[in-house]
Amino acid sequence: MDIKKGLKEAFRKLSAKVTLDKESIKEFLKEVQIALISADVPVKLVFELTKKIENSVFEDKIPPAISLKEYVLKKTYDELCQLLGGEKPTIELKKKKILLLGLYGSGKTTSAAKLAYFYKNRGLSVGLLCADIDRPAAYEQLEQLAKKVGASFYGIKNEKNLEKILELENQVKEDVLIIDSAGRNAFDQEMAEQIKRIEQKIKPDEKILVVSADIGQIAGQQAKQFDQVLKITAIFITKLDGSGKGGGAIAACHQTKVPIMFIGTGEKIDQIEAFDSKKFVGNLLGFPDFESLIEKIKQAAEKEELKMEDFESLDFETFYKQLKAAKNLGPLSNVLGMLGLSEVPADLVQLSEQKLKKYEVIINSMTKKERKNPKLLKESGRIERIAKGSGLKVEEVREFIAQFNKMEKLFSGIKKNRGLQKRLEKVLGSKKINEILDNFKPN
Ligand SMILES: Nc1nc2c(ncn2[C@@H]2O[C@H](COP(=O)(O)OP(=O)(O)OP(=O)(O)O)[C@@H](O)[C@H]2O)c(=O)[nH]1
Ligand SMILES: [Mg+2]
Repeated sequence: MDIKKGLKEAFRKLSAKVTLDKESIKEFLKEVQIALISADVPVKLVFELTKKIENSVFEDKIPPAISLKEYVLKKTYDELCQLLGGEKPTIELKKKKILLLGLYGSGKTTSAAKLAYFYKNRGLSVGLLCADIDRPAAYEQLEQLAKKVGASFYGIKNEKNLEKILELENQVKEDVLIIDSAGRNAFDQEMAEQIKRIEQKIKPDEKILVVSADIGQIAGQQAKQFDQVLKITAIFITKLDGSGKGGGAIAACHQTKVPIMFIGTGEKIDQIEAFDSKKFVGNLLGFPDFESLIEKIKQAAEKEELKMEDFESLDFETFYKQLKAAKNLGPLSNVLGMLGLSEVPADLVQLSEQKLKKYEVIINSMTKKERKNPKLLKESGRIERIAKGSGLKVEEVREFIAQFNKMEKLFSGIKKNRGLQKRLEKVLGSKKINEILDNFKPN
């Protein structure tokens, strides 16, 4: 399963839930686990992540201003950001020398051009230096890319003496110098020595390891090896566009504590991004940031046309309206679900079409006054009259009234619970709720 699809679906399912219980949270976390493991995130990290979420959801006090659902989603979002990169590293826009390192085909040369593009766009002049003495066409490749991106190019064609090439550094006048180095099949002694030689000669300000996302969690081991030899300063993860293992590569690299600074999202030179875990996670989940997720949940509720007026008073007419809406997983159940109200009676939310029709008939058999004032039904003879008028049994009318009373109890529950009111205010985006609930007169 693809990580994006898996996580998005898990978040979507949880957002749509009317009420949350332990089971549904566990089910959600299991889906998160599957999505992450399928993206090659190390299993140990996945279990640590879900354990942390579980502990805080089941054991911590949930702040009163937030619903359980919001809390679970927020906690998961935060932990995913922590797992997949953490804090966004700062990229300094100043004069500097950057050495790129990495194994064969990881994307060093392409990424050198992308970095040139990145810094040029931020007002710095850039030089590209070819220090790859092994790959026959390395010189031409970088030369062409330099031309394309509008950077100066430095190199000596067919020169095998690395020191001689590195002498070119003295001629560089640009603000940012990016040095492309030779790759290897695997990390070995020879490679370690070569990159050390470059490091000593150039003394780069930044040493960026280029790793490809398609190797998944192995990227972490590579980062560790390179870091042990010459303390890398940042990681550039390439090919995130085509790999289902990007999450694994990011999580494993983040473990090494070397910041992931850039990502490559395509073959073209403008397909570079400064890495931001929040943006990455938001993109996986299909919204730019957490606030917009909450906004989305709110909008979904609003779309179902929940109005503040619907809370103003509960009579048989508004009750029917709510039931109808609740049937389509509409406003009331949505809102109550968002508030983490687990006691929404399931039989209210899952009314059958048939029952709803029956209720409609009952309401139609009431007088206008009765519809607006449920208390009137306590007067003898009225229920019987309604039953007769609607062609239903007295018990059926009584059942309808019982449902109404359940809803009314829920409303007065809200009236008494200040924390809940606050949450409701937040969801509905109004301060008027107190006023409105005060107007609601229980039966
Ligand atoms: N889809 C995609 N392809 C990429 C990305 N970055 C690099 N590539 C491709 O990966 C291949 C290898 O890229 P190079 O830049 O030549 O890799 P290298 O590390 O310099 O390779 P050697 O010099 O042989 O070690 C090329 O076909 C690039 O177009 C990326 O972010 N996304
Ligand atoms: Mg190369």
